[in-house]
Amino acid sequence: MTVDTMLNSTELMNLEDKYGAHNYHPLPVVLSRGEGVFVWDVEGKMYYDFLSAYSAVNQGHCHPHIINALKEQSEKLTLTSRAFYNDMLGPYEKFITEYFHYDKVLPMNTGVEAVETALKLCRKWAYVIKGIETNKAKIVFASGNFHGRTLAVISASVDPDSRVGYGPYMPGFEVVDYNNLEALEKALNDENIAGFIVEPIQGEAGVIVPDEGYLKGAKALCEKYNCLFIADEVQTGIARTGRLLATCGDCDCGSRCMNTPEVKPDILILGKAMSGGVFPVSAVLANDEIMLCIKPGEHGSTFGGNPLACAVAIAALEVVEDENLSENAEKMGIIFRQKMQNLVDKSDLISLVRGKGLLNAIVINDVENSKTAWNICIALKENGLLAKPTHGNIIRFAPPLVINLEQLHECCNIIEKTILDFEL
Ligand code: IF1
Repeated sequence: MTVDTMLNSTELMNLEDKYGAHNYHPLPVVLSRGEGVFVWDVEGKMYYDFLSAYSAVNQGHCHPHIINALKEQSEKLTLTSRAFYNDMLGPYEKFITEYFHYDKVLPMNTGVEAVETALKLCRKWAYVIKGIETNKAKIVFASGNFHGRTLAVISASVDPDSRVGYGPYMPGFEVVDYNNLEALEKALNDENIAGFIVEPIQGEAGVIVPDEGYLKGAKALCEKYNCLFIADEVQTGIARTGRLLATCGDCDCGSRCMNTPEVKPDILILGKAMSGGVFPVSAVLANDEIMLCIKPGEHGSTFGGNPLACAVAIAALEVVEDENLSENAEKMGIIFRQKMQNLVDKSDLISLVRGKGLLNAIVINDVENSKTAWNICIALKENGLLAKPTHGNIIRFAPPLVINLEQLHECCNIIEKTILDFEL
């Protein structure tokens, strides 16, 4: 069967409406091509992509180095399962564990699979190493968290859209206020706590940046109470926040550095831009004491660690290093927030800008009407820039990290024009 490629945007949106589950409410634009910071709709209109598929396309759409790796491997060997060895997994595991400085990696596919893997690993460590009584292990989450859509992780969500209607929920999860070390210490001071999982910046909650010292303090509390500090860097990782990892803190080397990161997670969770948006690749990294708690046959995945994913992920991480994406994200992010702050000062419509690197958001003033952010995004689309509101009246701005200064200035002009022309 050939797909009729001459359908227009409306016809294509109607197909999705008629034949697809209605689990999303996309912006009314139908994309057919992507290159670098640009995407094109089926009518040929070009846009700046300021969402980057929720930070999965950090390296830019269809990066040639990654695409070539995909093409080459796809003609050799794509999937063996882990029932056998293959010639790509070992080299990939060596590459990524040296890149992020951990003893071992457990390869998965989607971000939430990696989160689930990390939670299972944390519980295993609690029983095998910490000695918590069987089935008594508890894991602490931060309020406002987003870790994916499985029944386990939505059990810790406080977002009704993610959680309501899916009970009964996973036991053994506790939720404490984000960015509150006193509340965290209170929760961790319990012999049955196995770990604390946290996003270094809460993306879905609206790009919430915690106070300086929060992550360091949280890690210190985990050490004090002998539980694991688990960082979900699915969205903040891979250079998005101006560092290779958001938990790198002040170390700005941007790649395989020998420095000890400011806050080294006991378990690191990566996804999204691990593949530059070319293929589902995620990973859990930890040192031997933790990682070896899972024995053969105790966890797995059909596609986890497949040769194609390995080839693509190596290429995607090479791009991050070779094109200094962390450094570019840092520099462009500073300029972007300065420009947006000037706009905050000029416009009554937006109250603030916040973020790190090229993970930023503006907060719309009009709290009464949650459609305002959506309508602004529609206007941005008309002006050639794609962004999407996150909760309520917050618009996230996250372009590919390959954006250059000229393109950034043009995008800031588009955002400024759209905001200043916008009629409530
Ligand atoms: C959707 C949000 C972003 C994530 C963090 C794990 C995962 C995600 C910090 C799971 C995924 C995606 C999921 C997608 C939209 C997007 C999203 F708006 F939902 F919250 F980015 F902020 N940890 N985030 O952000 O990774 O299983 O999706 O590969 O579900 O609508 P995944």
